[in-house]
Amino acid sequence: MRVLTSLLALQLLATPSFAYSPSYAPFEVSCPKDANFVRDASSVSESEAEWLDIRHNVTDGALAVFLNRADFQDFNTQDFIDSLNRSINIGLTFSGGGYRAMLNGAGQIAALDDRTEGANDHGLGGLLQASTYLVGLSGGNWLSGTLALNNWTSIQSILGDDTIWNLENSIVNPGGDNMNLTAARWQEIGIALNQKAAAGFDTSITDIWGRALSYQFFGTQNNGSVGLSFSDIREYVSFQNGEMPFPISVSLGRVPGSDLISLNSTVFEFNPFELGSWDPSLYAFTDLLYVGSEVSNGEPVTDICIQGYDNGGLVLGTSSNVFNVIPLNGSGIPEEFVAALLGGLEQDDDYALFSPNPFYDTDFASTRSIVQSETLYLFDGGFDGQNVPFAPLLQPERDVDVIFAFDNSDNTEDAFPDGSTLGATYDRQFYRQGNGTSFPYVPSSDSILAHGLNEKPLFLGCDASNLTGLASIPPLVVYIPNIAYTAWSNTSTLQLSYSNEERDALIQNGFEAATRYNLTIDSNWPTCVACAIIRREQERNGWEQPTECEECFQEYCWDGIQYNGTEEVLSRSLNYTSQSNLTDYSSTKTEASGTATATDGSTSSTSSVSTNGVPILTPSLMALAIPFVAVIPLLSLSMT
Ligand SMILES: *[C@@H]1O[C@H](CO)[C@@H](O)[C@H](O)[C@H]1NC(C)=O
Ligand SMILES: *[C@@H]1O[C@H](CO)[C@@H](O)[C@H](O)[C@H]1NC(C)=O
Ligand SMILES: *[C@@H]1O[C@H](CO)[C@@H](O)[C@H](O)[C@H]1NC(C)=O
Ligand SMILES: *[C@@H]1O[C@H](CO)[C@@H](O)[C@H](O)[C@H]1NC(C)=O
Ligand SMILES: *[C@@H]1O[C@H](CO)[C@@H](O)[C@H](O)[C@H]1NC(C)=O
Ligand SMILES: *[C@@H]1O[C@H](CO)[C@@H](O)[C@H](O)[C@H]1NC(C)=O
Ligand SMILES: *[C@@H]1O[C@H](CO)[C@@H](O)[C@H](O)[C@H]1NC(C)=O
Ligand SMILES: *[C@@H]1O[C@H](CO)[C@@H](O)[C@H](O)[C@H]1NC(C)=O
Ligand SMILES: *[C@@H]1O[C@H](CO)[C@@H](O)[C@H](O)[C@H]1NC(C)=O
Ligand SMILES: *[C@@H]1O[C@H](CO)[C@@H](O)[C@H](O)[C@H]1NC(C)=O
Ligand SMILES: *[C@@H]1O[C@H](CO)[C@@H](O)[C@H](O)[C@H]1NC(C)=O
Ligand SMILES: CC(=O)N[C@H]1CO[C@H](CO)[C@@H](O)[C@@H]1O
Repeated sequence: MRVLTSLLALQLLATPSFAYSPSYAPFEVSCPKDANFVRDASSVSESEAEWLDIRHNVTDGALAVFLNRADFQDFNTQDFIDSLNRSINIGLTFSGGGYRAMLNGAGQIAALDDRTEGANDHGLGGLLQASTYLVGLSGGNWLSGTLALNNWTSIQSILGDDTIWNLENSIVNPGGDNMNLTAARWQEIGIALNQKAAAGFDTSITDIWGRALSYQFFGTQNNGSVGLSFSDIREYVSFQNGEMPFPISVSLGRVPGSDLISLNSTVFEFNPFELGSWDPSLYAFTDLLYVGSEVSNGEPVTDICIQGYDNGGLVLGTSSNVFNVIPLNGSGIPEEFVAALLGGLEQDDDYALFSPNPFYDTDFASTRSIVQSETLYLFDGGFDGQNVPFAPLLQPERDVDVIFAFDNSDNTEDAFPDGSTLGATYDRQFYRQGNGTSFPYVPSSDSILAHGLNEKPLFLGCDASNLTGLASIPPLVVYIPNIAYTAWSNTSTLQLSYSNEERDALIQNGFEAATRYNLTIDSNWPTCVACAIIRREQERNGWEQPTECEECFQEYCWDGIQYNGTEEVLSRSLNYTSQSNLTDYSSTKTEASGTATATDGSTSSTSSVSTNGVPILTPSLMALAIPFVAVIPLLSLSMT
């Protein structure tokens, strides 16, 4: 029998003017009249469409400012903007890769943000303000989720704030030397889980993980913003005024008891209005606010509905629950709390449970497995090999012109990206799950490594005329990989603690990776970015390409040449020394492996000094006093 808590006490936060749940437990509300929460995926939601009108009003203005920086000689950007009968849609997407992806991504997004010092002068300031969509997965989703759920804060503000992204102590041992604080934290988390369970809802390890993350991302006040929901974003004035791009969090459907995750897995998205999938295996969206209500074919089965199930930490945890495989036993968490936390949970309950399934018995799917299950099982978004989440931006209904894809994956031996995520998304368009989406031709990861294509940004799908063999003309893709300039930004996915210095160094390096080293390698970079943004619209209207853009395309577009089987493919990602003044990574790595020790769950990174006196950081090998031996084989399957 389901026992539900009632919404007796509504607590008002100091600043927000909306009701904020005081508890982790989902709560009862009356169902809206004649409610049906589910719709098919043949369009964007009405709410999204209405919101886009507001956002476009902002992006149109911001885009004009950004394009004016390009200062084209024979192309009038104002005429261009004025003659458009639609708004240009720019999508940003950030890969998984734990804190490495979050921090590199933070620097990359800061480089696009006109609120960042220096971004307008030696970066791409204003591009973020001109963007319509912001997609993240796993670590990239921690980034986008932290910004959105903190009322569209900026990286600059986070760095000046002691309470968000304080990673000096690892998530499992938040008190560091203060074991009392660690114990109190886990006790609080235990209370939260018990509240949800007492209200009659199943919990999984992802609930624990999401709660723990919340203290790092939303601050420690209100028990780590225990009642903050993803759908609360709707209530933020910053969202309502269209000041932020549309935040989307990606995860995967998973069949329980199965390790089978492939390109045919269902890609889910959470956005402020909805949860659902464009894939034919579901082809439906549901109102996120009412997830947790008992429904059949979208209709509530009683008059009582549920809200507060879509907890912000749970959504971010769902996208990143690969970390669930970290064993809690022996992790430094006091024994009694491990027992209390796990309760009846099995350690291999490592997916996120959404139960009851909001899609139970819906009609739109081409296959039945998801809609027949009473529970919806979701898993880390990167496990299908698409570690940069493109899917929400490839839907023709969203009509995206250009995608800026930030890849902080750890594919190579030394944990840099090799672009294999591009190949995965390219392949998926030809499966049934692709369902009319398209993605430009891509170089293989061997080509990327052999031809050094991950040493600078890469444009894909530069000529629409070359893409007519695909289902439709895809957006132009600007691929921006993690590149080391002033910090060894290839830290381990398993590194769970960062000193503030190391954190800030990764963020600075991310800024540099997105800006061609603060425009010192190519002062023309903002112009080239402008060329990529206007490309599809310019092609559609048959306008001449600005002459400046021809040069840019020569420099950044993929030439279409694949690896021919005879050239050298480096297992290391980059020829660092040709790019930066960091000393060779392999030498620092050897040095580091002898000295890094993990004792207390705090950081174990070692630092050394490069030849030019700039301190450089070497990745800590194991930041945790956790027996990882059993974990590593599983993690190495994915790049998340
Ligand atoms: C969020 O930020 C906006 C400014 O962008 C501010 O007006 C508002 O009060 C803040 N809080 C909420 C809950 O929207
Ligand atoms: C918040 O934490 C305190 C202990 O630190 C606990 O007494 C309280 O019940 C918690 N509240 C919620 C809503 O989790
Ligand atoms: C568009 O923005 C302008 C100010 O930049 C504002 O005056 C106007 O009301 C906005 N229109 C809509 C539909 O939001
Ligand atoms: C928008 O402009 C294009 C060409 O500039 C034209 O083909 C299209 O019909 C226009 N659409 C609308 C809705 O006016
Ligand atoms: C690049 O610009 C960022 C942001 O202004 C700044 O923090 C960083 O120090 C710059 N890097 C170098 C090498 O000057
Ligand atoms: C931790 O709690 C114990 C028992 O309540 C107390 O004696 C001790 O002083 C506390 N330690 C710290 C560092 O607060
Ligand atoms: C996905 O499904 C298609 C059938 O639509 C099948 O041909 C293909 O092998 C599957 N791919 C994977 C990676 O399982
Ligand atoms: C685009 O098409 C032209 C002509 O068909 C061809 O020469 C060129 O190599 C193609 N470019 C790419 C990047 O595939
Ligand atoms: C492969 O490419 C390399 C570099 O472009 C070239 O030197 C080599 O001759 C090519 N080999 C074949 C078999 O085409
Ligand atoms: C790295 O780059 C330097 C300078 O551009 C070049 O001399 C060297 O051969 C490159 N090394 C490798 C392994 O590609
Ligand atoms: C590396 O250092 C040299 C000499 O100090 C400097 O001229 C060059 O610009 C630096 N390269 C980069 C990518 O910072
Ligand atoms: C373009 C395309 O193929 N769309 C299909 C996507 O999947 C749904 C559900 O199976 C179909 O109804 C669409 O026709």
